[in-house]
Amino acid sequence: MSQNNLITMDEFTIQETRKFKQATGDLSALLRDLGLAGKIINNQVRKAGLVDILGQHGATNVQGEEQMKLDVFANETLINILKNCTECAGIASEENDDHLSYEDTYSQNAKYVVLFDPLDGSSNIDVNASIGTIFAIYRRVSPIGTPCTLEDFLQPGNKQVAAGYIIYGSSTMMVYATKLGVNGFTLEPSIGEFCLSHPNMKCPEKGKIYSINQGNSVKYDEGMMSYLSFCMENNKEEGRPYSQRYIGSMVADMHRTLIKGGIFIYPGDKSSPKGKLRLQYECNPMTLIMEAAGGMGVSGKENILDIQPTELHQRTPIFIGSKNMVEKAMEFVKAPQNA
Ligand code: P6P
Repeated sequence: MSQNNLITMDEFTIQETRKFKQATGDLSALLRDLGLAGKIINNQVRKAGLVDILGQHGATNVQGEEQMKLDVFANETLINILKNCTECAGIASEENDDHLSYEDTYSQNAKYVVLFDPLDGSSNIDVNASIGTIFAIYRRVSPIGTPCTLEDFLQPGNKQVAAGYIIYGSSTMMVYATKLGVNGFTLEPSIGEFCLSHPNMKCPEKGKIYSINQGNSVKYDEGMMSYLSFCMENNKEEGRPYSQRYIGSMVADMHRTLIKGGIFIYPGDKSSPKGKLRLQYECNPMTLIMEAAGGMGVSGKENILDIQPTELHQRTPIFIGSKNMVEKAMEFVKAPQNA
């Protein structure tokens, strides 16, 4: 594409803003700043193999996981960029025990809060697999002009104003959803801009890929086991078994699912009934994106976006992807004997 055909993410978000007379441009500015954080993190990720940035940072995060130095860098980058951007009153991060309310007046007068997983899939850093940043944007419920509160970060996913991810893969992309739909932007390094590359993204209603860590299946219940058998049989729709793909990095597995169709599953099991993935900064943003693209995301009991959070770092089982594959999985998971 010649340079003069490129539409940068900033130009695109401004064009989108103009569709709403009452829009102030604050959300566009916030998305631009998240893109800036992504570019800064991208620079470090691309150097990870060269700079002595690999290896355990030593500290452990609230999940009890050893923090890779890149995790810490990504977290601090997002916190600082959002602190200086004037559209964000505060943040909550996978890497921090509690939410953080910015203390300056500009921030306290902001109307949005942001939750993020700064570097999801970080255990894949030293094997050079794709990793990513996931974010969710909410309008605060606490009064403008005051410090934001925990309630701002415990809103259900259906209250998200926007959500997205940045994937540090064979190329660096930023994908985000608003009520207008899902759009993908690829970083053009020669100009340092995210440029529109995947307009109006739609998740194929059908798919042929199931994505799950089958190593956990010894702990699955009867419904999950019957669904796995279905995936591995010559199922009627496809006339062949589904293909199994699992990268172990949610952003990478979800990006493939969004583009190619399929289903990504991290279910609950006998030892972890709520599964592993976090509701507020992994499952909710990915479900908003998937639903805006025509897919769906459920916990096995309810739509992910309808779950009322009670804790900042709570987990939920997730079945997400092509609508007809998620519905089929629910036939097994909800009532195995009727499948
Ligand atoms: P498992 C990465 O640690 C992560 O949080 C997600 O990115 C990924 O989908 C999942 O955990 C992988 O978990 O148990 O299969 O290694």
